[in-house]
Amino acid sequence: MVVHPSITFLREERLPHILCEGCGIGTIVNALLEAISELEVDREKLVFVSGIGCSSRVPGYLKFDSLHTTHGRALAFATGLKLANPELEVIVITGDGDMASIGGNHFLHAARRNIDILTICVNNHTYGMTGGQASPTTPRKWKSTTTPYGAIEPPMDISKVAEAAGANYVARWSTASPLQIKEAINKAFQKEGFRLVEVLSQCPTAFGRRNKLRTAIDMLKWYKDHTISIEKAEKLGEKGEDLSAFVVVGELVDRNEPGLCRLYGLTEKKEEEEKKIEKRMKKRDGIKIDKEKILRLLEKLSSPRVRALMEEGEIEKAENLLKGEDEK
Ligand SMILES: Cc1ncc(C[n+]2csc(CCOP(=O)(O)OP(=O)(O)O)c2C)c(N)n1
Ligand code: SF4
Ligand SMILES: [Mg+2]
Repeated sequence: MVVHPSITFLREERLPHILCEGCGIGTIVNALLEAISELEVDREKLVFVSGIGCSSRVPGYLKFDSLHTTHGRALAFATGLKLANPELEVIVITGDGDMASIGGNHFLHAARRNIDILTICVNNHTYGMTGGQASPTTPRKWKSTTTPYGAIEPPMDISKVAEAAGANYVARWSTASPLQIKEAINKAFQKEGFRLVEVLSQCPTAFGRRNKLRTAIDMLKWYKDHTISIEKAEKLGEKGEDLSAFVVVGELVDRNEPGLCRLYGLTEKKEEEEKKIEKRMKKRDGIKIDKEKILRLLEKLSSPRVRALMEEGEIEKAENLLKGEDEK
């Protein structure tokens, strides 16, 4: 059986997990771990941070250092972590409720500051863990436990908010596009500043079944039929077509503004250190090796007399022989 290397990132002792059958979070974890195994990340330098929710349970199943914090505060904890130790790569895993509702303020300012954090937001349009209340991303007319006749309020477009606030990178995909999720995480990981990967993710248990989308397959089909690539949306938009029934997906923002750590001079410190190490390595590589001398030494080492002396523990005598001195 061929086992994907990403499987080694799972804490098997924590299994079975709490997620429902068909939950989109599994697809996202899979894409995330594949991205990490491709990136060959230094395990010692990567920390996951999450808040509270089904999505926020993910770091607990991963063999990495992690902080499982309070509801809505994942980005606040992550900000402290990154500024205290800029060497760390910080990945936040959060939900639409965790990040856009109770944590909305932290989200806004993390994106405005362009702080060097990669955030993966599992947007399942609901508070999954607490049984399916409406969240800031519940679409109009969709039912939840708190909107039994359909949501009235307009939903928040998480990605657009991140873009407007100043995030360096924003991508949105649904769980119907796992490869694209992986690629977005891979690219986002290598950039600085605030990076958001929003994933539309099915919650058949608390959300889908209230909206005639009982199974994961029903919800994935819905995503396929109701998402449109940014390239296509731009073309159709120019023709004045009504795209209000679609969610735009793809790479929505890709900027290279300086991240918060660079603004505070923290990145330079790291880069200086790296340059020093590089210089040291070059110096080491620059040492001239006298091949002839080494060959002569090897030849002497293989002499039966030297070997015998070494075996007898007469190291000094063996050394003298190697130096070319006669045996006394
Ligand atoms: C301060 C606080 N308020 C409310 C809760 C209850 N609570 C736990 S999870 C949650 C919503 C989670 O929604 P989301 O972040 O979208 O995660 P999901 O379960 O959908 O993945 C709420 C309201 C809490 N734990 N702490
Ligand atoms: S309640 Fe929804 S989000 Fe939570 S594990 Fe079940 S399907 Fe997933
Ligand atoms: Mg949610």
